[in-house]
Amino acid sequence: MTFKTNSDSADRSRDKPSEDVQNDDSQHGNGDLVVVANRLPVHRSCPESPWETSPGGLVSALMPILREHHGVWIGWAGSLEAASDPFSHEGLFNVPVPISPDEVENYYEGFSNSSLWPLYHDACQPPHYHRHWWNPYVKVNRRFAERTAECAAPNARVLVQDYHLQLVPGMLRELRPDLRIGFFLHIPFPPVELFAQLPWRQQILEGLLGADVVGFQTRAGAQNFIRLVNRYTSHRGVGQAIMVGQRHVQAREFPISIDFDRFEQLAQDPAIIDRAEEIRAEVGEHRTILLGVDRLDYTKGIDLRLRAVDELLKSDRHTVNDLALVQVSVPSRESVDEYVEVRSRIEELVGQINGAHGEVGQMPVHYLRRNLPIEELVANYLAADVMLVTPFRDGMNLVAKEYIACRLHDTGVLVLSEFTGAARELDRAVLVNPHDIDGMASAIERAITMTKTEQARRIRSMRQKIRRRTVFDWANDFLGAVDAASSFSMTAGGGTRDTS
Ligand code: GDG
Repeated sequence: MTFKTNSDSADRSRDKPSEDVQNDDSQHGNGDLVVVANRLPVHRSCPESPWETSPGGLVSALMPILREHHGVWIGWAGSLEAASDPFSHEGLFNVPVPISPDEVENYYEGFSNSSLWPLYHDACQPPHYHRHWWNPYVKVNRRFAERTAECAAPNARVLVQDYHLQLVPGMLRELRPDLRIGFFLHIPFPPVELFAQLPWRQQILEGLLGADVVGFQTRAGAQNFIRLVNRYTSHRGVGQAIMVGQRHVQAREFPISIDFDRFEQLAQDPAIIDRAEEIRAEVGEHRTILLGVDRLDYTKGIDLRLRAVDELLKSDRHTVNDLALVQVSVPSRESVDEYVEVRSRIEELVGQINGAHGEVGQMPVHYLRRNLPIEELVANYLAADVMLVTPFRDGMNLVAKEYIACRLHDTGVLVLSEFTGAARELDRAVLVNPHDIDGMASAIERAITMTKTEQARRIRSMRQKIRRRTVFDWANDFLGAVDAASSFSMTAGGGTRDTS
């Protein structure tokens, strides 16, 4: 048995009366707390289908807070013919921002995903810069800012998410100086030498400085930002604070995490435990199962990970009889050229490795290019002896944390790239340089041969850390910092807000 996909539940809920109703609060801008993100937290397969809440830690962390504060989520509905009127779904007001096909090509695929994404990930693919991408980026950011300015209540708190919307804080502050604005970057913020390449570096920095708090996954990201502000703007940053006119902007790290309890509960679900046993039996009880789970993205290092496994199979220590890699690759950004290329590179490698080392009925690499239902994903986490998380660069990496949260019996080993944000917290993982194929092969070997006592010591320590700081703590810390920073600015004389 495998777990069913989300479309099954969409079919079932089509029979129910629609929950989507126009809501006056969202239309008249009574939002006391507003989240602004490229995507809304809901999706539907076609305009006739009902909306469904999208899975993911960010959505589940922000939803309860948004509901409590009668909040509003502003974002793109994700398809060209999608809704444009505000609607309510499961107690949350959604305000769609329309994006045209040309803008999807230039703002989203172009500037966001072919300039910023590779540049911010250490330029592990050469970033492309085009003026005809920049103008749509400005235009779409302005549309998000204007929509937010219309919807936000007086003195509301606005949380802007990620690299697609870095100009929104600055634009929004001009439109609505009363707002308290936080910006959080989910991906790394690059060092000075790399960011300096960007022809629009100053505009991006000024855009971010419109926020009261600029949040990063790591301290290094925040430090890079402050160095860049000092180098390329007239503002001065000391420690975590930057003076922008009369305002104090705080730039610091807020490492994101997961809904620990949810993964712990899923890992205790008898149906999921049965499925994990089934996976183990299908792969072969006597074989060590290595697991990779990533969006199919060139930053995730899937190709060199495969080559490291190939090296192990070429050695006289391992054969297809004792080792298997399950690689789950979730399709992503398939209209961007570099993503098409990395997919063919990976699929060619899978073919080569299976061709060279496989036997009839027994393949070393089990390659699944699809999005698994969460239950199936967790069953894979439970079945895997060794989790391979080897990105060239990653803001945090939630897969690493989810694997650890699911290992209730303190068994298993995490092999983790030192270039992930997660490596700061998960320092008891076997840390690797993802560019070093031999080093990765040795690390996997070390993971395979690690004693149960050593595994337990490491997993226990990492589970404790993740349990202590979940995604709910992240959301509270970030919101708390926005409140604190904005009141600090007001007492310092920069207040333009109506505090009555
Ligand atoms: C960005 C940053 C940062 C994956 N496969 C399936 C599936 N997933 C879920 C995982 C996890 C999420 O997708 C992936 O999150 P990551 O953090 O690993 O990576 P990105 O997508 O690149 O996320 C990253 C993150 O934002 C948060 O700030 O950590 O650095 O790049 O939650 O579970 N979920 C299901 N089926 C799959 O097949 N259901």
